[in-house]
Amino acid sequence: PEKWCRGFNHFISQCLIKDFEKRPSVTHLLEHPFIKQVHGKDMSLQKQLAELIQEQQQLCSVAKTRHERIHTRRPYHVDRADKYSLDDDLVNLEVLNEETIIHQLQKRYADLQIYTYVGDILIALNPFQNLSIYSPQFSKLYHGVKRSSNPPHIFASADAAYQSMVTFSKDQCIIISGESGAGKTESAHLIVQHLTFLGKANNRALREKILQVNPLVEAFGNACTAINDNSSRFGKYLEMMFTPTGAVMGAKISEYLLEKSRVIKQAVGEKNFHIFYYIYAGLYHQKKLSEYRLPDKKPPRYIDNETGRVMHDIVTKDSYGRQFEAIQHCFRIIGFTDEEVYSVYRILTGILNTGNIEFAAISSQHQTDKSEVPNPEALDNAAALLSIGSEELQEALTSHCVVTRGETIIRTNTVDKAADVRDAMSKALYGRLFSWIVNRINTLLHAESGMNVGILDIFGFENFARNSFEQLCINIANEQIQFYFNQHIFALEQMEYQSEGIDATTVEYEDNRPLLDMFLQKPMGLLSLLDEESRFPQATDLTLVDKFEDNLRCKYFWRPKGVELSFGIQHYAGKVLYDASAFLEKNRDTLPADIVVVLRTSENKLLQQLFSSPLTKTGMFCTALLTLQLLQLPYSLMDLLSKMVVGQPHFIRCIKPNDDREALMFSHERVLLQLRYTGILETVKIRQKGYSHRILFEEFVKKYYYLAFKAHETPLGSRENCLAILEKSKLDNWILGKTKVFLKYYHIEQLNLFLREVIGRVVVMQAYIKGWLG
Ligand code: AOV
Ligand code: MG
Repeated sequence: PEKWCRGFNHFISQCLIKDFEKRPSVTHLLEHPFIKQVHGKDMSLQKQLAELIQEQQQLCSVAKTRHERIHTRRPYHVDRADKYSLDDDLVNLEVLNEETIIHQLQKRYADLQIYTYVGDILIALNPFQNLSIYSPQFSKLYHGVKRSSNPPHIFASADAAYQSMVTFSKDQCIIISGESGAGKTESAHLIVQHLTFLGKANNRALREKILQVNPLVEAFGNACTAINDNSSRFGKYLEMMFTPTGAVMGAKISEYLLEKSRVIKQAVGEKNFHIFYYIYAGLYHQKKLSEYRLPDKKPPRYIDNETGRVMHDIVTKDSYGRQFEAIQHCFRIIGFTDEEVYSVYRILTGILNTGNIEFAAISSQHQTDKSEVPNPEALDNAAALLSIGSEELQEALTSHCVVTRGETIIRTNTVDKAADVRDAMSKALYGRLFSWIVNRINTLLHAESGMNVGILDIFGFENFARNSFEQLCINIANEQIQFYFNQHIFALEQMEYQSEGIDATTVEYEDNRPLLDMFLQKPMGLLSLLDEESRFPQATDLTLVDKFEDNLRCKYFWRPKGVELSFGIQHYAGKVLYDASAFLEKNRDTLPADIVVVLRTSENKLLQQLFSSPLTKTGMFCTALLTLQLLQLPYSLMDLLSKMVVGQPHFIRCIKPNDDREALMFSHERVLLQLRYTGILETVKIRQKGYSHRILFEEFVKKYYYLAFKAHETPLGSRENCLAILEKSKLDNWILGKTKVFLKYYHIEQLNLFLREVIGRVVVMQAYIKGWLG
């Protein structure tokens, strides 16, 4: 019977599961030679079998419906290679308005078609479930083919950037935007995955290294927030370097504005950076907590936001522990030495122990502002892990030096002040450790020069119940990216039509420039005011908000009545109410010299190095804005125009279909809001009418002369020669301006494809002739 059962089950699954469409009836099945042979004439067995089959059929029908819902309706099939349809690009919509766009996206989302084009821009809806459309087969499918050969896909966008880089020998950047939880970081991973596939170097080790970069920096820079369990708490620009022929050579990351305050405190329901849980759980399971002087009954205060919960998760689930192993693996693959990794762990656990240091007031009649460490265990532990003297650390925490008129005096710290110094130390340690890891990765993956594709993935727009300084920084950065998008898609394009004497209809769009002016103008912008107020020792968060109110007189700023420390900003993506508590302190971000002095005495070489760089730092925003400019996200229009040499940017706009992180749920209202504030309707309009590629005559002829001239010829970069090439290519709808050829995004694809064919033919001919000549 056992054997029979196995055979039966196998048979059933063969008939029923494999063959969904033509499910055989029960009587039909009973006639099957296999069944007949097994059952003979035993009626009761036959009856049992019939019942079983019926049950199986029912189960299968349920399974089929589920399966269909999740898989089969998806049009992506590697072997069937579904063709592109007009629906794939919103530019093809005949009636164009918000309703038709949203209807289209909704219909596609229900079919799990999460990607849709708007010309050369990709819209990505978060599927909130794993789709099997990212395997190597898919990478192959999307390799070097016309966009219209396959349904829209993030690989196609990565491919377009890569092909542009190789064809025009120009750096490219991919800019991913969208609110928190919309899928930017996931998209960035997929792009790296596809680019590593495309840039196939013989060097397998290098590819492996590049693939570990994102997981490693995200363990240190991402955390669980109320919106996203893996939320990026820093901005990241990852450049992948390639040789002129397109083989991957190396990578480089720039980090931007890590949310350090998370190390010491997290909002209700949120967590610290992932790495702290990974290391605590990893050490717990490896029974190594005592080696790093960590308690095993109760996790350190910095990671014990929801009391009890963390310990429960760590003890019962092993996933954090496994993540720790994964991180160790990342470090190793990328090339960190064991000594370096050990130092990193000592610093991380040193931070956790630092968080446990507590202070008490020393009560004597005269000195109420003096504090001490009543229970030295945590202090000793922290000092031991950081390889510094415990007494020196205590001194630096509970007192500070003041230099007046060439004389240095020591003043004591109150309990609150000592706790602030402790937390400032933890933040500084973590922030500098993070930067060091990033720099070290850059050194290990360094490539001499070459071309690159950069991928920008920052923290998305946030609007929580309580929004603080960090949210303001994050939202301003998003404001800048929106401005950059607008400049590229609307302003610059329309200006170029004018200067080239081309008559193109203008498209109105929502310009967030006035808002950026309010933030960034000098000396009266919000950030300048903040930096100025931070320099006054007597200033308080309240005087800061008063200052804002007095100076920022525009419709984007308001101050609600009755709540002293709050102010509101009308961002491009919606209204946000900010709570200004601790704004000044967070912006000052000072670390007392006393702490630096102690940390510099550390016997841990890495730690010493972290604090040997210059200390002066004037307000967070100076650095923040500088970095943004380095990222080619300049602010002023003139700046922007002069820095336009970055090459063609590629935009990916991530959209969050619902706030419940549910698969297949499409909230009309939420999507509409995102479509509005990202200006999708206007983008579709301008992509319908506009020309996304504008190439100088000379460049165009140099690139494509093969299509109309002989290989040995060197035609001039003239208007006539451009015309000859375009006519030979039988394309229509292009325009010739005064100095440039204006092309639609699909022309470029077509031209590149022709070019590859022609070059391919030449190569074959040459080979043939060579063979013929012997
Ligand atoms: P974000 O980067 O845009 O938010 P993520 O990329 O972290 O958002 O995406 C949030 C979650 O959505 C992920 O953890 C996945 O569970 C899911 N998700 C997103 N894209 C996909 C996809 N293509 N396939 C499957 N699941 C996906 V923030 O960093 O918070 O702004 O600061
Ligand atoms: Mg992210």
